[in-house]
Amino acid sequence: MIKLHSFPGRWGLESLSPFAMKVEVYLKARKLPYETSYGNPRGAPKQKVPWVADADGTIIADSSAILAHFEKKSKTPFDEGMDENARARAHAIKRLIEESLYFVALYARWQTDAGWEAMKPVFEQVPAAIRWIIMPIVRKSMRQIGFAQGTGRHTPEEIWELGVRISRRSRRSSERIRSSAATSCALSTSPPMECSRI
Ligand SMILES: N[C@@H](CCC(=O)N[C@@H](CS)C(=O)NCC(=O)O)C(=O)O
Repeated sequence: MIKLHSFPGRWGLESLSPFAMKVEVYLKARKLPYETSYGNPRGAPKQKVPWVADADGTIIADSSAILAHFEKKSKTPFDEGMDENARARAHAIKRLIEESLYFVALYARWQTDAGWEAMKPVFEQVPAAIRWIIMPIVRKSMRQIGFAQGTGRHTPEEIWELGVRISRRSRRSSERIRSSAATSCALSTSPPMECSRI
């Protein structure tokens, strides 16, 4: 069985990691049986989650590489029914979300007081004796990641504006891709499997 190395979920989400959540939602949508394992990403092949061990033992790290691995094994592409134009736009939106919006969320979770209050209960799984040492270390390292990437250097107002702008644009573009896919599904005499998901 596929083993997905991830972070546990919260607030009804599959995982606290959006990248791990992406992989888990994909495995569910593909109906591929899997089990999850939670651990310190320091021991991961790329020191980040997600990573998977496929049923044959193949190890793949990075959410996009994982999806590409399973897509290669599948007979029907997940984005079947989308033309090249829609695929290119979907790829650009994915990159915008993963390379930019992610860091707005990182800031919101780890740098704001409200975000930090929401994150604190996540540490309840850490043994009490070391919890109070671990918590500020993790928070500091998340701040450093945001600062190194650049988003963490902006003012809170600039970061919110960036987040709102990306969210609105990506939602509008996704709706356009979805409606053009829906049109080609409606016109198709033999709609691909993808059409059932639209
Ligand atoms: N490009 C990677 C990004 C993975 C990533 O940033 N994972 C975060 C969790 S959302 C992580 O493991 N962070 C731990 C760390 O940086 O120490 C992917 O798509 O899988």
